[in-house]
Amino acid sequence: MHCDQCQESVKGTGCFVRGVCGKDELTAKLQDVLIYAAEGIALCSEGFEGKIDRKYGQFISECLFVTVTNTNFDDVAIVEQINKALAMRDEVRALAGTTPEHDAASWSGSTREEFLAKALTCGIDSLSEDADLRSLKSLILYGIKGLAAYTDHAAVLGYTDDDIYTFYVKGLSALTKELPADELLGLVLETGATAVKAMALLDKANTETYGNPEITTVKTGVGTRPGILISGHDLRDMEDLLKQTEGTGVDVYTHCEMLPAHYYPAFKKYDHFVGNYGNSWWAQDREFESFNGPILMTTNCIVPVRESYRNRMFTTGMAGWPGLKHIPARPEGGSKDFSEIIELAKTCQAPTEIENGEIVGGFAHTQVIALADKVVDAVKSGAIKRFVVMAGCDGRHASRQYYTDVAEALPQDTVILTAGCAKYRYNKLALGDIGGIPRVLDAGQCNDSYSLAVIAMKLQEVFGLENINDLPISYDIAWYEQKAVTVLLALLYLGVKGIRLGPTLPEFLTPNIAAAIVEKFDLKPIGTVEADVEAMMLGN
Ligand code: FS2
Ligand code: SF4
Repeated sequence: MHCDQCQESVKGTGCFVRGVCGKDELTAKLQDVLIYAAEGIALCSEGFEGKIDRKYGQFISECLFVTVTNTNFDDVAIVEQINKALAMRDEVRALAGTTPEHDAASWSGSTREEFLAKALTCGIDSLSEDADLRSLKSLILYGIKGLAAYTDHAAVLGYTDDDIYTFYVKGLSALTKELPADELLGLVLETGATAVKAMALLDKANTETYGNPEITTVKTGVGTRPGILISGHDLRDMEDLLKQTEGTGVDVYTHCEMLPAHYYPAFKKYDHFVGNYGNSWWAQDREFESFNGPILMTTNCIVPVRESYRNRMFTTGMAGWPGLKHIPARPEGGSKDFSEIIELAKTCQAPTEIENGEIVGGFAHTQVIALADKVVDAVKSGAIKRFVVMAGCDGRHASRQYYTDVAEALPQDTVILTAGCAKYRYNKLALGDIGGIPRVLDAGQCNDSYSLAVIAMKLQEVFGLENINDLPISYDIAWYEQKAVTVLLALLYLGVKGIRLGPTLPEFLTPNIAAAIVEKFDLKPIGTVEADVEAMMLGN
């Protein structure tokens, strides 16, 4: 195996023996083959000038999502997905009536052993013999993986954008070709453009289905009834679970990236939707233990499952862990069946309390724009000197303490704009407010970083500025997995310059490619807390 797609890959080289995330060699290889099979569908779709049927586009989203860090570790499910992908590729090839010359368009296999043999020639090392070209292709692949996850969430709610699927054909086919660096660099930017489309699509899907997020206070304590803990990013699963648990005597709690579900009007009507339990993904093993009741993982991030809660943890959607019960897809027009989880919950103890406080959030673009007058006045009066976007991911490493320290060190006249699980580094600190505007404005999940871009563009319009970089906004982004790569490429595409990225720059960027991106976008690695806070306050 060779995997280098996340920030926690083994320093300098990537994971070769076993992932720091818990992914073993066989799973990593099968995921490589799944990507290769998706590339085959894309290649065969070139025969239709890239106009891929939605059915295939949606299926490619799912294949890519399965391979996003911490999503699916279940070899049986991945083998099944590869077989489906090969069948779809053959279907598309037959419809096109031609067979592209590349092996991805024609190889065959059906067993786990055949796929593992195939993996020897189709991992990331096969993208190119040239390290810089391989680096650019990796950036495209990881960006597409992240946007595929967002596109999949939107599709679950019935929202699609054919341009995104068309880009899958172009972007994934490109990975099988020898292309010059400038062409690949162009595709990196196109990945950013498509990332914006995917995040805008998901924003529309979420808000048209569940309403616009509103300022909300979420409790972090527990009640006395048994509960179900739901984690991941899938709001449709949230909806099904809330409906099915109503009146059952079972409460529902969010974990990690599901916290923002509390901000949506459609979910506020449920009295048994009690609060948020715990912190970001990497602390889940301890927190799942003390939760006492069933846990439903709707997407990433799953960490290696402990015996103590294995028999009460469930996956659904693209998520998977070997041996855990997987709740099947909903039938056309219907709902998922969570009855087994609910029945199990009734037999469990109430969660053990691990804290008892509040988190305030719900500052997606409509809510912030509704407060625009107040915000603009505060900027004009000097009450707010600067906004610092600290969106992105959280992770295990102690170096992420940097983000807590920055939040604490920022002057009282700054406001932090956040989204994603990065927020858990500072969303429970008592940072106060500025004239009633909280100093941490949480827009939602990592995909809601789109909201932060919309807010920036709105402020640019209100202040009549030519350039988005003239706003009093600094960017201090934390990344971990491929959705954060997507968010970063989206921000770069929107013209945002001077972003700080940490805790480290991606290892899959070679020194040459990193230098090119740093120069073009003024991207910079994080430094010390003191130096970065000082520089940001000076607009650097
Ligand atoms: Fe956090 Fe994990 Fe949201 Fe990422 S829960 S790092 O996959 O998607 O952000
Ligand atoms: Fe390593 Fe990250 Fe890949 Fe897991 S996802 S194998 S930790 S690089």
